[in-house]
Amino acid sequence: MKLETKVTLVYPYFHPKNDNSIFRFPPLGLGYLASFLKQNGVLVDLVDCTFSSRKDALRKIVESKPAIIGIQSMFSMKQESLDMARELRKECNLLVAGGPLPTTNPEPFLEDFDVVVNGEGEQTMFELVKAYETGSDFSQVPGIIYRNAKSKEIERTERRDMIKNLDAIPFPNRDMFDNFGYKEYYRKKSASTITTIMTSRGCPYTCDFCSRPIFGNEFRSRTASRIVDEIEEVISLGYERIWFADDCFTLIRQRLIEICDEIIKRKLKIQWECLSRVDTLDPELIKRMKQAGCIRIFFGIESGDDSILAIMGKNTTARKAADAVRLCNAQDVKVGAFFILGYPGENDKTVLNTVKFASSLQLDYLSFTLPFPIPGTPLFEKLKGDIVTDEFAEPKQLKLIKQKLLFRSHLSESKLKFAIIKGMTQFYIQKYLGPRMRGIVKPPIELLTDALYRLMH
Ligand code: B12
Ligand code: SF4
Repeated sequence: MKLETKVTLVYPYFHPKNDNSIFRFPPLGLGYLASFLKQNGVLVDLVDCTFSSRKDALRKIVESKPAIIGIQSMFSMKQESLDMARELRKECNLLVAGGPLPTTNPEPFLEDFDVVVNGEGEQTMFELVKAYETGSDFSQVPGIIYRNAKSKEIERTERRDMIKNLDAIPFPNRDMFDNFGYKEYYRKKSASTITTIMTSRGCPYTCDFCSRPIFGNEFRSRTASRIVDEIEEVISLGYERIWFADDCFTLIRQRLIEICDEIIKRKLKIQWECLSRVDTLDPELIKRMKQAGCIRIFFGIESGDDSILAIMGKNTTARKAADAVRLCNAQDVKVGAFFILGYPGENDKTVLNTVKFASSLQLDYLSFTLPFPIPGTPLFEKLKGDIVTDEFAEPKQLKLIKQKLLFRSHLSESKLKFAIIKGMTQFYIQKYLGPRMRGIVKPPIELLTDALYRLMH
């Protein structure tokens, strides 16, 4: 069935001029929506603003002459997506918001958008387009929140079930991404051109700070052969490395082995990296991952202090984290780690413990961020009364000044930023100096900055 309605999907993220992120990825979610809509006969355009100017992006959107504009949003893109909607109001008949933030917190979006799509968007967006085209009532489309045109009341339709068979949805439409832009970006920053693939949806863990409004707690996977078919497609587009964007790529051992074996069987020349948990790996598994092209594993270690890990509901320990890093070091697989500093419940001792612990590990990449109370998370509920702003700027590794403490805390923002600079300095010493020089340089710097940190207010 062919539909007449033209849909333009927009990713309103403009990368900063001084961008030095090693994570600059296309909007996979919109790629999925585009391919699903196309498969069902809908005319679609996708405008990824990452490498555009605002003016050019708006021009492209207007020139695509859409009847419906769908805009993605998340925690860090709230203002940009609302501003875009205001500017595009007269350029289309229906404005739709989707993505993690509108799903958790739809109300602010319904001032400027007509409809918010709640959760997984493929089937819902298609049914919405059909309802629009046939003039049917939106109340028949599960999974949306919208303002009733007559009563002006906000209405919520019944929840939509998650997609059971992920193999049934087409691969994201990668021809619609700015592949040239992403490859150029990585050619300047890295040894390889990198893009993302998602092989599963959902995560069964319940970390206190983590927002999982879209894919929830139930883990669903695609089959190994479909995943590796998509890897082949990515290789044919000229990418040399894959960043698996799954919440936890290593969650199910047998699944991971099947994926690795399929890559090995097809003799694919591809490097890859993934997100993992420290309690999911063993030497045999890491060996197999490496044979299949894995070059780096990222862990959300979060803290070096077990009492804070318990508050975070991380269900791991610092000891397990150190063991997992050592296992990877032993097989020559690089390790990246993310830490949070200044979590509610922290004191000087736990912050310094984390910094010391993080910079004692043999890491290839390390980041420290301040806690973000994202709506819908237990952390947000805990801090609700103390949140001072939801204005969030994406942190840029070394441009630490960009990070903001979004809530009132007994640990001041400047103190925590000092801890981050201290931690990054110790990390670079650990990473780049040999054991002898490190032994000479690191202890005095650590002692001095520990003392300075304690003196700060
Ligand atoms: C890869 C990734 C990144 C990448 C790049 C993101 C990108 N270009 O897409 C990097 C590493 C840069 C990144 C950074 C950040 N990220 Co991030 N990221 C992810 C991750 C792991 C995968 C994203 C992805 O590809 N998903 C796959 C697609 C298929 O899912 P999707 O995008 O959600 O799309 C579906 C639906 O949302 C919906 N949909 C999406 N858009 C639209 C639009 C319309 C119109 C409709 C109808 C539907 C719809 O339909 C899609 C298909 O079902 C997610 C976790 C996750 N499980 O998704 C976190 C996640 C999105 N990130 C998150 C956060 C907090 C951040 C940071 C703020 C973290 C930080 N410390 O700085 C930054 C902000 C960066 C920015 N761009 O502003 C949160 C967002 C929470 C929230 N409620 O907003 C998530 C959910 C992680 C988490 N569990 O907390 N991230
Ligand atoms: S932080 Fe990682 S392990 Fe914890 S709930 Fe979120 S995705 Fe799952």
